[in-house]
Amino acid sequence: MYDTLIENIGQLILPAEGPLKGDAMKQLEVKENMAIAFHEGKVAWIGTNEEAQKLKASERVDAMEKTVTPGLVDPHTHLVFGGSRENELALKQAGVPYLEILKQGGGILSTVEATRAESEDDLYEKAKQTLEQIAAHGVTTLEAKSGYGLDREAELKQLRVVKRLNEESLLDLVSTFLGPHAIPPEYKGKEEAFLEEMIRLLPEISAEGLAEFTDIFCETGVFTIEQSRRFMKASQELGLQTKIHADEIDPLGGTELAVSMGAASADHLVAASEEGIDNLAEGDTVAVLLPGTTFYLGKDHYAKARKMIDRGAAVALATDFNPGSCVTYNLQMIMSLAALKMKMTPKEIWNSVTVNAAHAIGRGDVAGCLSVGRTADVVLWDVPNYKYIPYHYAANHAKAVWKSGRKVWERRGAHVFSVPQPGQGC
Ligand code: IZC
Ligand code: ZN
Repeated sequence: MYDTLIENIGQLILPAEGPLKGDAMKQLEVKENMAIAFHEGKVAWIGTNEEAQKLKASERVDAMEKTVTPGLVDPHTHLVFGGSRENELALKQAGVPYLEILKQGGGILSTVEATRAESEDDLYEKAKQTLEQIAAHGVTTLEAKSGYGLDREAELKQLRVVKRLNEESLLDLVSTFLGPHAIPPEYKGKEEAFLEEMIRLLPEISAEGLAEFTDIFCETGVFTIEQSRRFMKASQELGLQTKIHADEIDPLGGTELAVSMGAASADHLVAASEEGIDNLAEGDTVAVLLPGTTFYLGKDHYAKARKMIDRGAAVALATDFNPGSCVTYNLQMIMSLAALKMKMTPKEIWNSVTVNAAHAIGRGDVAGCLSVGRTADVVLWDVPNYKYIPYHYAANHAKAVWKSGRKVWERRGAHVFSVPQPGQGC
């Protein structure tokens, strides 16, 4: 007797075990007329719809010939923050560059001010609501960064919020310490001292299990390659794995640094050099691309996903959800941008938001794939096939989402053509 049986599946999408590099990203198993069963939070059976008819389950779900995939994995978010930055829209329209807004004390620094001012409980409540929206869009595992505290108290406050969200929600959150995200006003002109301050926090963060990864914003006017190397080395010495915001705006060489340090991921990579792309193909670092950010910053040049895959790199996609440079948690929208702006194929895109995304955050063995014995993180999409989601952009196509076999979200009907009856929600 299974707990849940999803039957009558039009297409069941089964990414291979990864990380998938280069040509391996071009393959994706798509099975038709299938069914899948869960038991005690795990995938317990996968077979044809015909075979499924003799199985017994407490709950049967008719997929109505639609598409079922693993739960999506979002490997780069700035989930926890205070305030919002809609006032910067006018500056953007006036053509003020992102780094110039930051230099003038806005951008990240305005979110830092708001985050420092909010209580831990308020930050938790706000992030909790966002998390529910994220799950509603088909994501069952995600990474969440600090980086809007920039002092001991406020950074730890953010990390504690991520820890609590992970413990109290059904989703899996992977925590990243991004202390070196910007230079706070009180350290202006004293960048080295600030970086040392952030390095001094590492033993406490590691000992208390407040983060698994660290990250640094390696960019003109923020942190240099040399500083990034030092921070990554200090992190690794304490058993923390590393990530880096690399070559987003200027080609500083963060991609090469990431591979040489064995970073789990190098993120953004819009301005990555040819050598950096070759290094990715040779190394173990996953390239996490964030086309939503390029779109939101109004730029024309996207990361060279085609070249990266064709040369042999492992590519993942993420939202970069944050209050400044990418204000969306809809990973399906990012899938469309990957197709339209980076010429990724639908198969490559699905591998990038499942198996490879999981590997970018150290969850390759528990998330991103579906096979018997694996965690039952599953999405039923209201679409006829896997190509449909990148094609029909900016909508939420999720119909039902299961995390560890438990339904965490389900689309209810609208009442546009009929008035709801008492007790009938929408
Ligand atoms: O708040 O602007 N790029 N960090 C580096 C960000 C964007 C987040 C933000
Ligand atoms: Zn980011």
